[in-house]
Amino acid sequence: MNAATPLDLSSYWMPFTHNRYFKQRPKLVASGEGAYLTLTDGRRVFDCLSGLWCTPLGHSHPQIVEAIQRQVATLDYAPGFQVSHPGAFELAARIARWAPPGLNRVFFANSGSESVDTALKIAIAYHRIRGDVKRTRIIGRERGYHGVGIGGTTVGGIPNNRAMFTSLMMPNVDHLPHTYNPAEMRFSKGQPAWGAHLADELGKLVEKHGADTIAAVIVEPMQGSAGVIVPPHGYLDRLRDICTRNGILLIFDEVITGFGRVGKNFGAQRLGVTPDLITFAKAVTNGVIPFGGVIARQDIHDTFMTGPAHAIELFHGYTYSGHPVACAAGNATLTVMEEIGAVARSAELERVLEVEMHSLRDARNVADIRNFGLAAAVELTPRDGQPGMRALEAFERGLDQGILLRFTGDTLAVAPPFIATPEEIRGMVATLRRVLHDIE
Ligand code: PXG
Repeated sequence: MNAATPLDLSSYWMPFTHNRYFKQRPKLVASGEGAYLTLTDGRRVFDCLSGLWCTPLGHSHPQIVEAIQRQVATLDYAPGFQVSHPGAFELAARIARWAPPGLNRVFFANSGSESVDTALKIAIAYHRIRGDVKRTRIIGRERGYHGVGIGGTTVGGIPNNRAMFTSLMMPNVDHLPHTYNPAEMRFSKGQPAWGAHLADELGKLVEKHGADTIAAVIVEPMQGSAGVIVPPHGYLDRLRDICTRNGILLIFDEVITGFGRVGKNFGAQRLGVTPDLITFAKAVTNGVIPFGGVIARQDIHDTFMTGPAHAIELFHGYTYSGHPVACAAGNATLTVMEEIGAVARSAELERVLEVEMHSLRDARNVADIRNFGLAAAVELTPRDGQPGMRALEAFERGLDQGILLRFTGDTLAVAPPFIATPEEIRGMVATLRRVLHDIE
């Protein structure tokens, strides 16, 4: 782009964006390095949400860049059906080592949404192969976000994401209540004490429909998109217990919580609750190449491995499942994470983020602050008659003052890169404080 030929913004229909507002006030990123992005207008901003939760090692990491360049020059693509390449097996074995014990079979997709659809299909097919053909019901949760496929939209629980598409929704899906109750948990640090009993709603659904009709429950260990809604102490343990007693598979959607965001490899390890299937995406390649997948308990995988050895066991997969360049990005990302102790670093920074974010409690218009892992949200009281406006203004002012915030509704979310320093996190929150001070 140069001044003589202004960029035509009309053709690109942007995802999850106020297109008309954006095109009046475009924000275009020109480059990224480490924890910072530089906009085409020259503003340099701290990347408060690590991209969209996906770049914990920061931008343009030299080891990842080098690995991708080498891979694309050696093998840019290999068919993924009936043929493969070494990098895919290396990455799957590595992910299995990162995962909780027992979950060691890994299917590859290219995004969180595809990973969720894959997990739902595996769950349904697993029961069917075992002769449990009535188990067709799937339980999601209010405020859950599981991507935008038809499967993920159906099990998801964010009303706006579903409203236009009700006729497309899958049958046989129910939702658990969400766990957010400001009266009981406002300004909780980490996991709220209140709310474990909400898991008993699953027991009620089991009674209502019969245990032998429910295939799986899918939840995010921590709800990310809905604004960092943190699981109450004991809640996920209870869900696990009810699933185990009733033969229901428990799926953790760890697209956000996986690979260190919550201070352990996965939310499962942080929370001490082991699901049967884990979906992942985002941070596994440091966001550099789209990627994702499902980690399955070995016996779930083995259930499929029957029939003649030359027959396909699971009729599912993508042209780009196990793409060589994505696998190179994944292998390099995990190497760097292991070398720099990225997960331990995330856990250390969590303590800084918690103290800093909760220091905003008395800032203007703050209704709640929540945090878990290296993630936090500030919920603002909506301005009368203009819901969402305060957060939008905070976003705009933040860009002027050097921070790129993420907002939905009146909630601001931050999830800084693991490579950030404690000083940078303090600086981010200090800027946020100034931003909030300026908003009516
Ligand atoms: N599951 C979870 C738990 C997610 O958070 C997806 C699935 C879908 O992933 P893909 O790769 O298909 O987008 C997600 C994605 C935000 C934000 O600001 C969150 C997501 C995506 C974009 C923005 O919170 N989560």
